[in-house]
Amino acid sequence: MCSPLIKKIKETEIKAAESFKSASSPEELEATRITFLGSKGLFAELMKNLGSLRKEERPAAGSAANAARQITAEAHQLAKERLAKFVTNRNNWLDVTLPGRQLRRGHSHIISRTATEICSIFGNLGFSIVVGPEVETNYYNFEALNFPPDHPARDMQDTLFVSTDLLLRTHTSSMQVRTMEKNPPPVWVVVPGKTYRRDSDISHSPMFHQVEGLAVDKGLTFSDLKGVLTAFVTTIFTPDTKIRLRPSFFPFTEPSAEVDIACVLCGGHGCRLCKGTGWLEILGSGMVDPAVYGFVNYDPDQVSGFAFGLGIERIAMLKYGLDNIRMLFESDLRFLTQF
Ligand code: 2U9
Repeated sequence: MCSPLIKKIKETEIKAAESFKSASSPEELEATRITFLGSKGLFAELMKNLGSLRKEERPAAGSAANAARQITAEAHQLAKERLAKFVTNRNNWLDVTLPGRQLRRGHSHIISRTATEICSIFGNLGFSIVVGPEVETNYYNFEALNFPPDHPARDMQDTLFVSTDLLLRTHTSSMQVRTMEKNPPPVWVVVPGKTYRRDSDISHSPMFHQVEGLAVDKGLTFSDLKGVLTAFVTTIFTPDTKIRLRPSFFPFTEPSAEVDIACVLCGGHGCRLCKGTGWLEILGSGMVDPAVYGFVNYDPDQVSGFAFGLGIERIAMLKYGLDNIRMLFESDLRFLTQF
């Protein structure tokens, strides 16, 4: 039967061995050494207790304590050597001889690329680029663009309102009104940017991007409109792209026309993409309604103008053969890195 002190010595030895084994930094190792082997440590305490034993018990307990302290000192030495290696590695963690990791270069999103391409085509045709707020007033988004008070687009089912008078712009045309308000004619501007409508299906998203253009100058006619749009379409698609203008209606243009291009898939014979018609609608356009000039103090007897608007997603989908608008918003690198 061993004495309670010898039992305590054995337990301390085991605890010390575990602590040295698990020490994970030089700082922790030193703290462990002080706890067990320090001048006021656990072994020093045990040694002191030897004096309180009966004389015949002392030799056995003394040699047990010496042996345990010796084993603990060895455990400390082993841990010290192990951690010395760790510190060397920690201080030399940068191995300059290893081959570098290749950095993947990013690139513009396909929407940004298409927007830049569209704006640069119009830039080369003499248009300036302006941008404006995405939260607009009723006045600039609808009223000054000649939308009648009961127009369906003004309904909350179609437009995302922020308050009674503020809304998320449904087109970038509001910025053209602001531009005319601040600048006398001539004005040649295109406005790229985000627009918002309550609309969502395979080819529509509640947030989408537009470029809308406006030219107001002396003597502009429908021929100028057709010339500019033909130049745009034959540059963004292919030089032989055929266009067709169809009568349409917008509150802010009169007359108005939808512009179609011969189907990019079947060349005009009729297929699934063009629903058998041979044509694809790509943008809306028209001569600026003189009523709009009344809001910005332009004299319709002195100037005339044309305007157009297109959805960037629509152009990108046709140009790159995409059949679902969501692919443009999902950030799937397997898709995005193809462009
Ligand atoms: C002012 C006056 C007129 C801009 C125009 C369109 C026709 C048009 C749509 C095309 C697809 C928007 O993204 S879309 O749904 N746009 O059809 N936009 S004319 O007319 C203006 C602009 C500013 C002062």
